[in-house]
Amino acid sequence: MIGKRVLAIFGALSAIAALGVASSAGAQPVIGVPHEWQMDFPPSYTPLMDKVASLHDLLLVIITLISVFVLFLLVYAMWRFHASRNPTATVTTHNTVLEIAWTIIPILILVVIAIPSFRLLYYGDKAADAAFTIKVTGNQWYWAYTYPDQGNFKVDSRILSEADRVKQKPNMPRMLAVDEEMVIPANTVVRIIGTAEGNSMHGWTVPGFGIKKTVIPGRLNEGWISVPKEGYYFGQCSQICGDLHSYMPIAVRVVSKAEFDKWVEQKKKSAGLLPATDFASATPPATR
Ligand SMILES: [Cu+2]
Repeated sequence: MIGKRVLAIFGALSAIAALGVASSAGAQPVIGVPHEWQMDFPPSYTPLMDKVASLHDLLLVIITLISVFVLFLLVYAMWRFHASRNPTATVTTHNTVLEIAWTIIPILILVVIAIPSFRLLYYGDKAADAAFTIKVTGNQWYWAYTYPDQGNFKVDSRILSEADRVKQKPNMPRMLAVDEEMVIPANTVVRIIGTAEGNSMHGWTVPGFGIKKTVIPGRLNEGWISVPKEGYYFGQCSQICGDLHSYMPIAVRVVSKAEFDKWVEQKKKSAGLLPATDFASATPPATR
């Protein structure tokens, strides 16, 4: 808990530091990035990650109690039954009560662990009331984000070379900056469905969101995110997928609803989904 609090302070400090330099690449601060000397989980930015962290805290208490108990038994047995203190060893081999106890108690502990685990699995599994869907495609080796509910335009997200990053987005972290981020509105439940192209699996993972979706060619995997705070958040492909595995970072830009709508209009226009003028076009807009 103390570690977490320190981390939270670190996170807040780095967010404040980032605020000062964020203006050059966009209005949003860089929030969800790894930082030096990081231990424990990253700070949580979604309700899902809050639950992941609290399950972790519960498990930490349980395993600590078990470890302390086992250590106590070991030390006690070494001391109490040492040859000098206990020269004639007992010939007892069975104790029914004890055997029932050490079968039942671990089962109860596992049940106590299983209930919140399954609850969390199902909580993160499906978006209950998603405002819209983004399809994430893991390509070899870059991410693509398709917005089927906004006209089905697609955004390719590729890592920036170090020279380009310095030129275009100097305040973005090295090796994590991309040309086009996934853009989502704040405080909105977004359904993520993931798949992969080509012949390798990838992992769409943003640690601060508590999401890690393995994306597989020919399959759709579902998850969801809802991020309250505007800003830039980063993750990395977490499936060893091949040559350029380490060069397919995940960048998510969380913006206000109005800014999101503006971004969508702009993307639709450049994808040819909107008429170039304000006059209604005679031909219906293409959907793909
Ligand atoms: Cu990958």
